Parts: sequence; C-alpha cells; structure tokens
Amino acid sequence: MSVSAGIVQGISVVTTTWNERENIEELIRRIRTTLQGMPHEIIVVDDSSEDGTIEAAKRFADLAVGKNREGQTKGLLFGAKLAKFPVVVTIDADLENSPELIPSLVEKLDVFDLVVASRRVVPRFSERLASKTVGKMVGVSDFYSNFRAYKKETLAHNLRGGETFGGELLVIARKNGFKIGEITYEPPHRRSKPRIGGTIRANLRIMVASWKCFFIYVF
Ligand SMILES: Nc1nc2c(ncn2[C@@H]2O[C@H](COP(=O)(O)OP(=O)(O)OP(=O)(O)O)[C@@H](O)[C@H]2O)c(=O)[nH]1
Ligand SMILES: [Mg+2]
Repeated sequence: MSVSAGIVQGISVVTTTWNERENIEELIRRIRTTLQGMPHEIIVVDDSSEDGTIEAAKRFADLAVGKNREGQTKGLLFGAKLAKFPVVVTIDADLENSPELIPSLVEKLDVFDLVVASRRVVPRFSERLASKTVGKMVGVSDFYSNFRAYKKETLAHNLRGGETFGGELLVIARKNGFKIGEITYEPPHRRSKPRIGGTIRANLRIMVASWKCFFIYVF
C-alpha cells in the first residue's frame, strides 16, 4: 500500500450492522487481506440485530459493540469514537462497498481531509436528488455513500438533525471547513432486501434525511 506514512499510522475500519450475520465474516476477511502489513483494527457497531450478527462479529472483529437501533449516522460516530488510529474508514457491511478499494480511498487523504467512494450510478431516485442538491453543496456525487475515509478530526462530535443515513457527518465536516474529495467505483449488484427498507419506504426516509441535512448545512 503506497500511502505516505506521515498520514497513515494505522487505519480503524468501522462498520455498522443490522442483521448482517451472513456477510460479516467475509467482510472482515477481505478487509484484513487488503490491509495486511498495515496497522489496522476492525470495529463493528451492531444495532441489536436479531440474527446473531454480534456473536459472529465478536469472533472476527477487533471490537464488536452492541447498542440500541439508532441508524447508521449514530452507529458510525459511535464506532469512530472508539477508534485508536488517526484514519477512520467507514464501510457498509453488505459487501456492496469493496474492501479492496480502501487503499485508493485512504491515499487521497494526502490531499483531502475526507474522501468518499461514490458509486458511478446512484440507484434510488431520492439518492440522485440528494446528490444534485446537498451533494453539490458538499462536493460529492454520491451523498449517501458511507464508504468513506476520514481524518479523525473531521468526524462530528455532536449531531444536530437525527438523520440516519450518514449524510450529517459529511455536512458537518464541510461546515467545519474540511476538504472533501471523492473517488468513483462500479458497485456490485445490490441485494434484493436492503435493511433500510423497500423502495417506497427507503426513498421517503432518504428524502426526509436530505431535508434535515439541507437545513443543517444552511443554518
Ligand atoms: N447501525 C445500523 N446500521 C444499519 C441500520 N440499517 C442498516 N444498517 C447498516 O447500514 C449498511 C447499509 O444498509 P443497507 O440496508 O444495505 O442500505 P443501502 O446500502 O443504503 O441500500 P442498498 O443500496 O439497497 O443496499 C449495512 O451495513 C447495514 O447493515 C441501522 O438501523 N443501524
Ligand atoms: Mg447496501
């Protein structure tokens, strides 16, 4: 991995889970293979999954913590606060974010404070709308991609909106003047049953989240 040693003394990879037992072992194995030779830790924040995700995570992760279900934003922040390295990578647990891209993401922290891995095609209507509005404001084409590398100091200490898809972390970093960059990637096929809800429910929830993010950005 050709990341300058000054920036990367180690990487804390944080994932949040809700019923991801079938994916967590493979996710962790692929992260470890990608980061072998580089100091790293893997932190799983589980929102009270009913399928035994936490037990599986405890076997493979460096740290696996369970808590009440509060959504991805709070989960990622909760995990980031436990991180021991100065670089925090956040990644979905559903294998739609290829762990093999972590080095390319982290490399860009040479230039930026926060780097987003944006999908080349954003699937949902509500996500495309968000990317054209709040996404434009913060400068990323995939506003709700939580496959990101953060310098630890860019992570918000206090949340304001109660938004649950990770958008607020991006907005607060931008408001605090941090430089945000992106890489783009071709994601694998999406699974048929996303944990955040079916088409109508997910689109509605995402649109509400986008309004919250817009207001947080403006006020
Ligand atoms: N902490 C926490 N994580 C969640 C919750 N809901 C989903 N997640 C996790 O967030 C990640 C993304 O969830 P998905 O349901 O795949 O949502 P998505 O990636 O926006 O949707 P798709 O693109 O259709 O996969 C996965 O790692 C989930 O396990 C939740 O309520 N709390
Ligand atoms: Mg997903």
